Amino acid sequence: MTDFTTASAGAVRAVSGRPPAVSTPMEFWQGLSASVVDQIADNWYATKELYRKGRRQHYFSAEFLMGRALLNNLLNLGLVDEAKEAAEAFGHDLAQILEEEPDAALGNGGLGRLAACFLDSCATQDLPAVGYGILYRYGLFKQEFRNGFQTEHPDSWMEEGYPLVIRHEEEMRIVDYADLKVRAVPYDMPITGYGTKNVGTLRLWKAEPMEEFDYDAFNSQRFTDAIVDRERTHDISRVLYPNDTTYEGKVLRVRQQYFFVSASLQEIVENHLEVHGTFENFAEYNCVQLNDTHPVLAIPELMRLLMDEHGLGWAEAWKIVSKTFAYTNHTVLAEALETWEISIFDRLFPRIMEIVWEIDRRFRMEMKELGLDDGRINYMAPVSNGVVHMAWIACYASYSINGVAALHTEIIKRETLGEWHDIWPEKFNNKTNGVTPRRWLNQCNPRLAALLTEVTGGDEWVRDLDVLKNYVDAGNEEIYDRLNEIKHANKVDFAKWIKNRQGIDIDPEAIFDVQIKRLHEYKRQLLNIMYVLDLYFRLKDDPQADIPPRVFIFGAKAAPGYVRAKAIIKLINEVGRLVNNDPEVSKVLKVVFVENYNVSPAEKIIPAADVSEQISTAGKEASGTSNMKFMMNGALTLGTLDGANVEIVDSVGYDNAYIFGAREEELPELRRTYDPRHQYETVPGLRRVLDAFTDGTLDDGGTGMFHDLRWSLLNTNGYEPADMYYLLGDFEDYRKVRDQMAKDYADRKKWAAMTWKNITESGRFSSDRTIRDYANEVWRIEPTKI
Ligand code: B1H
Repeated sequence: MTDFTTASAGAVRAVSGRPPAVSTPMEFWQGLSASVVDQIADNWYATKELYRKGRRQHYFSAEFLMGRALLNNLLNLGLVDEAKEAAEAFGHDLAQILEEEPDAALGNGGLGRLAACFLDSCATQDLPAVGYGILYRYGLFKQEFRNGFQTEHPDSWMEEGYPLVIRHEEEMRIVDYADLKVRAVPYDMPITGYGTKNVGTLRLWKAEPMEEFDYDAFNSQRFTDAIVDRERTHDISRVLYPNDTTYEGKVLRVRQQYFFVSASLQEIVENHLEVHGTFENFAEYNCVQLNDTHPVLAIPELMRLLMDEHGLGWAEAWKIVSKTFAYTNHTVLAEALETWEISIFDRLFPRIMEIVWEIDRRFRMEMKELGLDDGRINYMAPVSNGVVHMAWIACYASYSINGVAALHTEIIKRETLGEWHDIWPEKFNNKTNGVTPRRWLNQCNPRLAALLTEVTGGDEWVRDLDVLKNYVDAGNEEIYDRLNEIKHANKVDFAKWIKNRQGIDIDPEAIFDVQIKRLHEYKRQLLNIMYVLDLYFRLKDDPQADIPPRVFIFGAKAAPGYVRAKAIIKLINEVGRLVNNDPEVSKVLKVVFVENYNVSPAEKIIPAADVSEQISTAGKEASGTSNMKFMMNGALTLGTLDGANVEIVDSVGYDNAYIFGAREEELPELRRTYDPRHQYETVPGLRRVLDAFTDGTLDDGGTGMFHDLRWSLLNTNGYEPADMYYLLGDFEDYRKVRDQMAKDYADRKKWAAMTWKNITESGRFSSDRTIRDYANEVWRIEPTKI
């Protein structure tokens, strides 16, 4: 037995109070996780001590979609075999133990998962960076389908104990609202890297009541008030808001935002003073990346801390602030631009509002001096029309503003943030997103990982995915056969997994065609299922039609209040019922809607995918990141020229991807004369599909929701044009290209060659590359080893 196996067995005993052999898999997971912490504790402390003395980057994000941690840590630390041994020694199976781990789903989708990939890349590259966020008691809701409708259920992911966050009571901070004072207690999650001893940190704040300190309240008539406050306090870190790419102006949400940025900045400011003894060099040692506008309250809060708590004047404080923050924009959708009513700020933190007013006043003066007209100044001002504009504050105060893919950055420069780009073009830069090859290739696809290690003669690619580029031309018959075998084996695994999970049978010989992402109209899952329905009708017309077997796989959560997105979920499930229950059609086609899609299901789905659906309306998807994960795992992109798809095609060439649909630059012109009804009447297949929404073919349970979907494609509702997202405009081309793609699949060698090209060109989409670019161009931090 190695030290680790002995220690793990001990940790399991400590958790279960029983011999490991009769401990549950859950207790084993807890024991193994605790011994991971045991393994790294000394290095973790050393890393923290080292980083706090030099220049650091602080990543502020309301979301970190971490997923599971144990296997990732075991792989990073080279402890998988030991863990297996420890489990087997007591009659347990590591694979089963790993399945016990709940996902840490402290995020909605791409934005939250990006933050998690970034932490992984910072750790692996020894970069002095720390993540700051909120320890939500409830992560993203659990999704269940009841009669095909989405229902939401609480995700109490920490309820059974979660050994991977360590409470640091002694580093507690106090966050003050006008009506409430709360304690912010930090919980740290270790972020191990691959092939390094450095251990990074994700610091998540939990809100707790002051009572222990506020004996007065308890010992007086204010007892009940104190109890009420207690609950209001716990509310702050209770739940993650389940919206993706839209914001909700809820008071609790802005409380959350202030809560974690205030606690984090207090710590950063105090640490700086302790280490350096002066604020003069604050911006030389600290920078803060704002993950979208959710943490933008950090800007006035740092002003407040420097002025009110540390006595600096406005000018001095502003000079520091304007060199500290960098802002990432993640979306061009209008509904996502955060604004807050002045009255809410006044009520929660009047001092912050006062500072925002002063920022506003000075901004207006500065712009006047630059010669801007009043209309423009008023549009750009931090405060106007009774609301505070978080993105405008971010643009004004930040030294860097970036988009998340080349096309997206061009759009924000031209449109979304065009006024700011006119004034400060030098602030703008692009940082195309990336995903970590540790989780999204090495961990989730061990078969392909083994092949890459064999072909490249080592595992260097895990730390440096660009290595694969040297093997672009190494593709040969043998590799192609191996790729096909690997994909097939992954598909067999997935088929077992989904059978076990949802009781559905699928054929691993079929093409696995996958769309997994949050449900949103602009992402056009509706277009996807319309094609499936059309294909169903084509098969009904001609049962002998030469259509290769296909499995259409979906995974998506809809925001609970997003009625139309929920209608689309129901529609997909209804088409699934129609297709899967048809004795003839179901021999060729299957529809699978993976329930409760999350990080860990993604790790099963992506390695098994043949086709990656990336079909958003051009210009709407800022980047997309599943597109990159699919590429790394040898699925071919079927997509529009949107977000990072553009760069994926640039890397692999048009011969190795399937691109369709209107382009972003041609849409405005197309739209001028666009008539969805004309499409409905003339495009083959469309009429039959849309009519099936309402003619009794499909059943929406009497809700009328399918009628609304059909209506939204053919009629304007007064606010939005008919078919806002151009589904009927792109349908014909989508159908043509998708049909062709399915045909091409038959040439297995050629297909494998295309997948090899995709895999070996994917280094550009490693988050290591993204993070290197941020580190060099924005954060100006250096790798620092313990
Ligand atoms: C993205 C969000 C988002 N963009 C508001 N914006 C939220 C906005 O809770 N909220 O209020 C939550 C999330 N998320 C996504 O970011 C983009 O849609 C993707 O295209 C992009 O790949 C991802 C990461 O940059």
